[in-house]
Amino acid sequence: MLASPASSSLRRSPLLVCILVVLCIQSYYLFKYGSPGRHPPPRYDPGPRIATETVIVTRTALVGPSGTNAVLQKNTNLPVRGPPMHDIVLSIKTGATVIHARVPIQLLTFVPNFPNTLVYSDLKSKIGDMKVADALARVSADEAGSSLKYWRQLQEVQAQNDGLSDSDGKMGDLKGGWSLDKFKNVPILIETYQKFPGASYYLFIDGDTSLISSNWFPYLLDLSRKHDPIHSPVYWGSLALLNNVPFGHGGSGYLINQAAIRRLIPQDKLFDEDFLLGLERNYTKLASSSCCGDLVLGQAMSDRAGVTVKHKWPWYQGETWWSIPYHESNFCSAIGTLHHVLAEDMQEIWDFEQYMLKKNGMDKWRPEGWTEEYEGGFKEWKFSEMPREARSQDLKQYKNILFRDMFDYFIARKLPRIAEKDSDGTMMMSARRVGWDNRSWKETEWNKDNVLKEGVLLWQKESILNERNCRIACETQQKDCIQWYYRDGICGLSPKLNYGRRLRNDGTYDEWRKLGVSGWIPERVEKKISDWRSKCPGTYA
Ligand SMILES: *[C@@H]1O[C@H](CO)[C@@H](O)[C@H](O)[C@H]1NC(C)=O
Ligand SMILES: CC(=O)N[C@H]1CO[C@H](CO)[C@@H](O)[C@@H]1O
Repeated sequence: MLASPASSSLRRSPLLVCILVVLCIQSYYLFKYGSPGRHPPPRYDPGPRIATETVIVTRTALVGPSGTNAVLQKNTNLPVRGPPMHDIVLSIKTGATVIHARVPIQLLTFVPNFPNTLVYSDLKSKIGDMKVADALARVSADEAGSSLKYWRQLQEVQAQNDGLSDSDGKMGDLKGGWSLDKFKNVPILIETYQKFPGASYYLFIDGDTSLISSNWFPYLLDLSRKHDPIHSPVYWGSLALLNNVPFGHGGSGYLINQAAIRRLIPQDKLFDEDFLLGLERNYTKLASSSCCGDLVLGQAMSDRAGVTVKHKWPWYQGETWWSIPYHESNFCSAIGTLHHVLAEDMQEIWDFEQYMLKKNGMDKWRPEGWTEEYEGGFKEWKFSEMPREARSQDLKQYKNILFRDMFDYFIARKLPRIAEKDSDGTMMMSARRVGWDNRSWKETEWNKDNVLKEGVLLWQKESILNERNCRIACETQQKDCIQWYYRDGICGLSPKLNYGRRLRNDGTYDEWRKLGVSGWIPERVEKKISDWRSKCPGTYA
């Protein structure tokens, strides 16, 4: 008679009855609308999708100087997310010693826009709920040779510590793990394809690559109209060449479509372990005598698939906002990827993307033919089977995020603008920053060796003697020189705009000077920027 104490107290307490009835009604509704798997498809709401500032705390006294409210605001700053892209698989390659510094911020920013993402390292692990696979698990030890000793060391340390750090939180010698990297690319491609054999696209990036994720949907839509992803092979990236092998640079990311991947691994061989082992062995062998995995993959693509990489710079980009040389050749182009992105910059780039989406009014953009079913992934959008409306859509209406925007957002206001006086009191054309590297040397570098070559002019020889000469070389000898860099016998001169970065945070003025001095000629910079800007579509300034 288990029920009797309850029923007797029920009779005694009408309040308890009341509460029970309310609970019953509530759980009915919870069951009907709230239980997982029973969701009605969310309605596709073309209205605002970002939760508008829901102000929970109205008394301004509660808003502290830090800018946060005293009460935790949940869901008030949901990021703007573009249409989910199930039909492109994002495959991230990283290493066990750097994964924690890089991948979490990727997962917190752009990765959710790519619901099919895989993370590969050289050790099995997890980040949050994301499983991290060991790309080397299928590498043939006899072909890889002695490089795998680092891999075994990783496994051992992991087995003892449940992690790689020592008691100081450092990883020490394990950094040698970089030599494992070149073995990963082909195995990663094989597994990525096995996991998602039906996707139209596969995008391979590194742990220090960022994406301007919202630019990708219109990009793939356009690409799919020009190259049917099932029949016309695409292997696109930023072309690199080594020993005459062309390949897509890994950090800049490379895109391979279904047609191209099938030429490397025919559909009927997808689970043929003998075939896959043969493929892996052949390219592990090649990797052991090669520098880099992206090169090995390029070789595999040209040997076996007959597809060579197409150079699609600057969409696939090897630099980040401060290391990119801005120039006429990229200023008005859309950004696809960024590389060498510091973890803190990854956040900045995501904030930049969010800002631009709203500024451009693209925050609610969906392709034509998009329906509510696609919204939460109840139906997955296939670039290979797009609705007719999308095929004929005018994509010129879409406002991509451009290098110009990145310049305006990050650099325009920070660039030194006021020409200074030299130590002897004469006016310079340049504005300077000490302890700063604006990477002018990447364009033209005069140094002790190359000034000895035949035909080098006097001003070029003298430019390496001191900062003043280098500056004057830029100001007076080359009309299109807009920035320079000087350090101890090195003079860099550049017609492109590069912001660069501080070389060291601590130190005195004199110490910084020794590290390097960067100068820009504000008058010329302004003129050039406005020339480049005038060529951008829809330019207003
Ligand atoms: C691997 O190399 C061998 C020898 O060159 C070749 O016969 C075989 O077809 C290759 N296999 C694959 C899958 O690349
Ligand atoms: C941090 C950085 O990029 N430093 C560069 C400064 O300039 C020298 C001169 O050529 C380069 O070698 C360094 O890599």
